[in-house]
Amino acid sequence: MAMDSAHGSSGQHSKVEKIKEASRYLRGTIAEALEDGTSHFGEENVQVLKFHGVYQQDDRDLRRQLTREGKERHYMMMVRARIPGGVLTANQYLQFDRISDAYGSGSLRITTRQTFQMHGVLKANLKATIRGLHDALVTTLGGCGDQVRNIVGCAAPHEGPFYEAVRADLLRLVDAFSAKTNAYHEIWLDGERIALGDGEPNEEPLYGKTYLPRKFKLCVVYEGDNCADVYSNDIGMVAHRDGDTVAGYTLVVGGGMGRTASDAKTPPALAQPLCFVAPHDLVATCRAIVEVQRDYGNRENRKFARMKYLIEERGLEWFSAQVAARVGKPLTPPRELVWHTSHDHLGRIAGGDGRVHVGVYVENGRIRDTHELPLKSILRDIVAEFRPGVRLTTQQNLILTGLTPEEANLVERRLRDAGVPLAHEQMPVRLLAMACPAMPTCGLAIAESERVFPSVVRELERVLRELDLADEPISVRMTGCPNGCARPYIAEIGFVGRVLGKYDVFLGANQAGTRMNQLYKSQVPLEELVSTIRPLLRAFRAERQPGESFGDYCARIGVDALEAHVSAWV
Ligand code: SRM
Ligand code: SF4
Repeated sequence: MAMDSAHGSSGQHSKVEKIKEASRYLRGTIAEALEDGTSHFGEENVQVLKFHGVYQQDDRDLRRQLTREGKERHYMMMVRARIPGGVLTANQYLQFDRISDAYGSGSLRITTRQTFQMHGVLKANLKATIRGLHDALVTTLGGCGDQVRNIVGCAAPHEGPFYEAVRADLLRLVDAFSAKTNAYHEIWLDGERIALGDGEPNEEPLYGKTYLPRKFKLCVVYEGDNCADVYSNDIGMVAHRDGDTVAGYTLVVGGGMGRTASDAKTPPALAQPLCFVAPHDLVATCRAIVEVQRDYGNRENRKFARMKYLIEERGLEWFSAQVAARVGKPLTPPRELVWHTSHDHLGRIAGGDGRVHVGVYVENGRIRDTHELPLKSILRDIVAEFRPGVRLTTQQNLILTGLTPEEANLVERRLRDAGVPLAHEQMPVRLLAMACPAMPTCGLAIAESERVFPSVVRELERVLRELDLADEPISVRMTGCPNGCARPYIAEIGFVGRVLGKYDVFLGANQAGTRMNQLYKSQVPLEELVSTIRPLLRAFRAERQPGESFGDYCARIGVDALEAHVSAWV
């Protein structure tokens, strides 16, 4: 349904809407294109492929040279799996390891939504890649596209009936929101083709032919622990405990980090509390929310198609009434949310039955072998020998689960011997740091991120040590454009690429992830990022109140007033 909107509506459905509608439930002509011997897909299939977890990219490092030589771009695909809650078996982990070597660029990338991406897959190897993952019972359907994406949550391997019940609820959500089309099986797994004509079967009872207006993100956390940034999602669910059982969930709605630097009407937003639901009403209420967005979300201008714009435009009251009407009863007010931690679950974690889990810090989520650090090989050997469960976290790290204390000792020794420092040996600022991939794979990057971020973090560590602030858990995140893939607007320090080599600096978010930061300085050159922060850190050290975090300090002084305030500390 089209809506008249202050958000640039034209009355015409967007091009992508038309592509989805014509795609016959995500078939497009992908199967034919896989056989056509070319290196890349055409525009319509590119859009449909996203629903299958596949992004067409090209190596941006080579682009200019290839153009100069009159050659076509070096096309390659990024394949993103869907791993609910980030939970993998040892076998599944090892399959990712093998497939990324066989068909990808060799590296595995843990994303900020606790799944794996593989970059550099050639079109000719796409089918083998997806089939290989399927052999290990991993799907890529729903990795991307205008549907409910990978449902994420706290990765901590807590045990007991409460946690098991929350996990079961998460899996029920996955079931309810997974696309039902047979296209995935037909295209990648050579399933039987269903003849589609005028009387096409409705294969998507929830989504319909045009799916959702835009990507849609769900996240489940436990009350008190916001490690997964629940407020950055379209629907965030906070599980409340009642002894060993789940009392219910507080639902927050309308979060999203995407921003267009040139358009003030596209700010990032934190999700707002909507209601409290009993566990048995969780799926139905989430479904009602998804339906409201499906029916009223903007399908004309993709820039304003996320649910946050619908809520902004119509108001939370209107939105609640729509949801209540669909669930058939009034919504119960949300519970008050209190957060005690938002840090990732790294280092040793005690489990049941004398077992232990080991959370391993992975710089920017990138698992690969380099001359200095053969991380991929070490993790492969560890997983193959000890067969732990593997959990990917929303802060781009991983947890090896279910080890005996002796195995955990060996695992830690292996990691250390290979040059992988253990979590407690790293400075907190590094453990909290995140950067998005950006160059050379991301087609939307306007500045570097993951490739330059390690040196920024090391410089920051030097300054923190020098200022006697080495133990400060300051969160710092970088992205190569304003889209916000590493959630930089809820970091105490956010560096957001604006032009090649220059970044907007954002300050003043809190550690609980409930307050966004604000723009402090625009277009700061990469080499000056840390020197821009240094005087602020000096002032913070001198003026902080007991227990005050860096983000809270910046907010207390006022981000607008900070520059004048700290001029004496340069
Ligand atoms: Fe993202 C687009 C990478 C999490 C907001 N994101 C992209 C693309 C696919 C670029 C593209 O459209 O061509 C990037 C691929 C880069 C590459 O080469 O791998 C990309 N996003 C990532 C990942 C890999 C970043 C990371 O460091 O891990 C994350 C993959 C998550 C996953 O497993 O599904 C990733 N992206 C996020 C998040 C964080 C989150 O969800 O918690 C956000 C902000 C939250 C949100 O959705 O609002 C995010 N990505 C975007 C946007 C802006 C959306 C918007 O509402 O405006 C885009 C651009 C778009 O959709 O048009 C985008
Ligand atoms: Fe690409 Fe921008 Fe996302 Fe970084 S934030 S991965 S540059 S879209």
